[in-house]
Amino acid sequence: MNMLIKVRKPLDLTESDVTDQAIYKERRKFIKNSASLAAMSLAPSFAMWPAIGAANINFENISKSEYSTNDELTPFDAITSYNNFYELGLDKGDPKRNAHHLKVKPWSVLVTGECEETGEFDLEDFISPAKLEERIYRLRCVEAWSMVIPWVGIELGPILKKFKPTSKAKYVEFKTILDPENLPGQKRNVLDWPYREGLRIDEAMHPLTILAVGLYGKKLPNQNGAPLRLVVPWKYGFKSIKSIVSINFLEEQPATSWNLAGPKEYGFYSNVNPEVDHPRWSQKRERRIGEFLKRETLPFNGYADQVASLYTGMDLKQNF
Ligand SMILES: Nc1nc2c(c(=O)[nH]1)N[C@H]1C(S)=C(S)[C@@H](COP(=O)(O)O)O[C@H]1N2
Ligand SMILES: [Mo]
Repeated sequence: MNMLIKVRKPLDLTESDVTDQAIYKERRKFIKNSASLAAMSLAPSFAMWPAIGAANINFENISKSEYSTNDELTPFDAITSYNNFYELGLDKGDPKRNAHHLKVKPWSVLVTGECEETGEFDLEDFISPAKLEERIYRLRCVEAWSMVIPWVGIELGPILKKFKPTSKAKYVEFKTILDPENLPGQKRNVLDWPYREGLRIDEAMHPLTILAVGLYGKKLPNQNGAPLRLVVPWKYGFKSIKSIVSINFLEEQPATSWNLAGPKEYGFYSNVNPEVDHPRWSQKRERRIGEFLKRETLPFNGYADQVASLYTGMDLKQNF
């Protein structure tokens, strides 16, 4: 599946083969402009979670998964040094450089909203007794680059069920840690902090949706969203929210950070879709990190067989 033979023909290079750098600069320029008016407002100077015990997750006996792709893995160094994690800075190299500013111990997850078992859970309790799996997934950023990442994680669905969502739980909202004292990016209002994301409950329950706690067989590096991040492989990368501290079951569709920043550019669904261009660039092709020429972007990032049925009857140009 999706095995493309690499053909390197540098002489055939077109302008669009080499413009993806320009794209992420554009994305940043946009947020700078739209955020500048709000830039004077004060961010709260406290962290919103109390300290609970330290997490210790067992990384031995990680099982393989049928859901993994055979695509060639992106090297560890690229996955951990070319990042989007605006809390740790806007440039691709900033999250690694600033990784130590993210304090991951202790860590807990607050579960609220339309479920019977609300509460605050230490990370280890939150994911136990689940067994870790390796999931090799493609990650396709809205900026038109992609990677293949061997995540270590667990399916989100069985975890959510432990909290006994009520019949009113139609959506799940996730929030990233809010810690402007320590996180350099949160000292500036480039996004409305904390970073937040959401899924429809059936998307959250889909077996492809995981919570990752590691990659390449080891604990998640901070720059990749330690200690716990979402991975939704058929959606643009920004849906895969990092460093999660809260999960909220909701009846109504939650507001999401990128949708708030640019509602015409970043939809709630944000399924990877080569037929729906970003208003300022094409989504038809992508640059796989490490490769020179662009490759075709696949509907639902190549996971259409598994997930297209979630959207039966929906107009995906309208619900982008
Ligand atoms: N909290 C938070 N989560 C985030 C982001 C962010 O800036 N902050 N960036 C998103 C974007 S745009 C992408 S492409 C992926 C990148 O994940 P990676 O750095 O592990 O490849 O994380 C997503 N999750
Ligand atoms: Mo992204």
